[in-house]
Amino acid sequence: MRKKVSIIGAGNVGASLAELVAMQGLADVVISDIAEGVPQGKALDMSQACALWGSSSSITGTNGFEETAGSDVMAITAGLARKPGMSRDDLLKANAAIISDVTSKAARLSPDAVIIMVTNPMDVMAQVALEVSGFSPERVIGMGGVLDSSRFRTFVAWELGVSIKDVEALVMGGHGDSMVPMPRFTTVKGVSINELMPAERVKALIDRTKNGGAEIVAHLKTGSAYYAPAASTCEMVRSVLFDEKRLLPCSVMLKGEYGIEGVYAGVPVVLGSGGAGKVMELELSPEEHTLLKSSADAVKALIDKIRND
Ligand code: NAI
Ligand code: 2OP
Repeated sequence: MRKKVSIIGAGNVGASLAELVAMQGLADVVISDIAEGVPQGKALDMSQACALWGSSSSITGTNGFEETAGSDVMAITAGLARKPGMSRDDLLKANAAIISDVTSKAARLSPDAVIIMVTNPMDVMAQVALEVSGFSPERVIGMGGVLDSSRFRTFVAWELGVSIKDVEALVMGGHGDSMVPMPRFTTVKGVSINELMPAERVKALIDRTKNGGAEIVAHLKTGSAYYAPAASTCEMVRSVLFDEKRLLPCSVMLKGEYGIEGVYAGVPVVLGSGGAGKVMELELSPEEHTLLKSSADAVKALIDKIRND
């Protein structure tokens, strides 16, 4: 049977993700958005591109949810994007209401799907989706760490003048200002970047990674990044659809791993058809652990803000 990926939110990230999934023929795609005509127009355009891509994917655009029924994966990108001067956290309340609404409608129709949350503040929205969907935590995962790690990889490759193919990077924690790039686990052909560049350059690359989203917003002025976010989400979609069991940094509900409990935060996790599998528990230094813990605390503070208002 053909796989089905539904994308809720047909804006920049959602439409780019639809394009990547369809172009590679990974699955049939449904894009749903509140904006009348937008998902329909984009779906029709992409359907015509399938002839040129050599793809057999079908692409459907809708303003509703019925067409999403029976999805294997639902990527949620609906909501408001950051504007210049706006933090991800400013989006909190507006997006929580949107995510609550769209997730409850979509989850009812695809009870066996894996949800990949993209909308910001992502870790918080994943927790909202978990609560309204009634899904098991393994099947509600957030995308942030793959993107942040790809940004870190890019800056390391540029700094050292090596191919990005030879750079691995790890960014843990929440996808926000408190994210935790991990230089000890960021390597070129297995050698930590701490061995390959002076400490002040490592720090500069960490800072640039943490500021990676805002740097793009400052250029674009009217929206935020979407090419790398869509590619990052697609990597997760692929791992779920084909049970690849990739070890990817994803936001998951922690149940005591790293001494953190009851909150979403980014950790390396095995991603397969059932969603998030085993969390890899790295041996962190006390300093790394403190940073991770305070990043999870920052996510928890936002959850509390939603609950208490
Ligand atoms: P965008 O503004 O291009 O698209 C958002 C889409 O959501 C729009 O088409 C809008 O009509 C739709 N929408 C709004 N309310 C809706 C509703 N109730 N039902 C269905 N659709 C609705 O924004 P973009 O650039 O695609 O970003 C989407 C979200 O993803 C933002 O919250 C952004 O901050 C977040 N993001 C997260 C990243 C991550 O690493 N987790 C990376 C990049 C973006
Ligand atoms: C990013 O990191 C806006 O979260 C988005 O680009």
